[in-house]
Amino acid sequence: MPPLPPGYTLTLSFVPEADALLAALLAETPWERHVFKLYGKALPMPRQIAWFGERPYGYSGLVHPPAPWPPALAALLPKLTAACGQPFNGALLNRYDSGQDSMGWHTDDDHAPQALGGLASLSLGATRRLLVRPRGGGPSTPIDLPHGSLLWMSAESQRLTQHALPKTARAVGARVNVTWRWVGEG
Ligand SMILES: O=C(O)CCC(=O)C(=O)O
Repeated sequence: MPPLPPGYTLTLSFVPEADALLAALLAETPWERHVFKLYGKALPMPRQIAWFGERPYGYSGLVHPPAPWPPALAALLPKLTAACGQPFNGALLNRYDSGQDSMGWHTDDDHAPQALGGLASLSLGATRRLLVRPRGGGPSTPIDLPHGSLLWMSAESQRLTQHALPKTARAVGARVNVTWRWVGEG
């Protein structure tokens, strides 16, 4: 793997109890698959999502209401805050059931101008490859995200770069990603 882009830090095995956390999130999260309309055609989002946190969160044209933390995520907050040096009051969950589930190029302040600070991205399940490129295009840097790893993305990295999780033809199992954020008052 090439060196990580500036502002990105990967910690392997951040969560030792990753198997149990993945099983709990898959089974107990109220997953939603949104459907968008483009030129009259219904386009299902190629992944499922859920939002937990103290404040509402605007994402992909929808506002997700505040929702109480599941105990397994609440238990991680002190460790995350200590590791990243900032508090978090919300988390967006993305569920990719197969290699055909994906996320297109974006920066996190595209979706959510009310989000402040950096993002802590916890990966559970199948290893998938994140691509990072300069905002507006350019060569991309791959970052493989294994089960239990934490990728820190600084606030500055979101101003300078975009990221995407492309589809893969490999036979991969389910993956859940949790991006922890600090959401201001809007
Ligand atoms: O699933 C991933 O690793 C990417 C998640 C992501 O880009 C996001 O939540 O903004």
